[in-house]
Amino acid sequence: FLKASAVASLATGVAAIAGTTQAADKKFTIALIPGLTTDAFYITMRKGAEAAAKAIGATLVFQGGPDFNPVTQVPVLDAVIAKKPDAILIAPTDKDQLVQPLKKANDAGIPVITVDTFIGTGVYQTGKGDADFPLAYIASDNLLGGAIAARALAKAVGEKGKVYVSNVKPGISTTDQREQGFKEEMKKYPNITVLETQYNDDDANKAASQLQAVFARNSDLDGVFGANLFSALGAANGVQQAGQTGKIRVVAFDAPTSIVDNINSGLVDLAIAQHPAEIGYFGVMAAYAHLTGNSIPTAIGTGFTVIDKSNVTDKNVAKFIYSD
Ligand code: T6T
Repeated sequence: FLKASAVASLATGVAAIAGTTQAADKKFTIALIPGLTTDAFYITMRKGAEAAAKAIGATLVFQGGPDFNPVTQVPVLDAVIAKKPDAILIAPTDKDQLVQPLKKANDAGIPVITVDTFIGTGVYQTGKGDADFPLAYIASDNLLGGAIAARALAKAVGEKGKVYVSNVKPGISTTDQREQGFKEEMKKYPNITVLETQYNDDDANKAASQLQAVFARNSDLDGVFGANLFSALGAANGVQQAGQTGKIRVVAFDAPTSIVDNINSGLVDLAIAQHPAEIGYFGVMAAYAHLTGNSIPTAIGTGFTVIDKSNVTDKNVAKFIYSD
């Protein structure tokens, strides 16, 4: 005969097992809030997230704002919190402005994981500061990405001359780090002058006009680093409109479908493709691991594929071109 205490602990054990099974069987709802909905980068991230959700039988809710801006993202976040999903994956559109709005999710018991961009310093679960509460940060190494861009542009311009960074706006973790990594690396090229950064507010048309304005002030402009999809696309268009294809060299971050033609025509020297599908996939899997009682890493780094004329037709490279 078992003692009463042994029976009780057995019962607890059985209940725990039943509980685990129940958790594993539960159909979770995971929300993915992108920086904006109409960006090939986030459309591709969504695909990866959908693939993971399918694998674990979860429902993925994809909801975001029309532009890369906290003013439009925060109301979307509030609406998502009100629906009480099991977890929120989000690309915060500002390092500081999303801290308090995301704290509301955390306070409501909804686990938060940031994808692509981070809040605060991006170092989470430290027990320090007011922005360490997200469970994980899943993204490219953007400092490294900026350094890769600098080396590529330096090579393209023959390690001398004038270049500048076409960027979105200060306060976005990804594009800030790309610019930082770019400028640090450019210090190794004393004959290259990095002109003042031009901020385009994620508007490719503005980036194109800025290219022409910088060129009008600097007829000896040699190159430009487009620090994200719209910055690069716009800067490249500006180069083309100025009739400077191949003369003003372009290094692009991100790889929308149009990049293939731009590389083939020589308008863009090189594109640094991120792996957004990987970010989405591992974001959902990290949320699932947490929701089923497993611990998860506080940071997951995803890779890059550097695309240029020499490899753009290679299938293993072309698969990293973003979805439309
Ligand atoms: O470059 C990506 C993303 O990593 C960044 O945070 C914002 O811009 C993109 O979405 C491209 O438009």
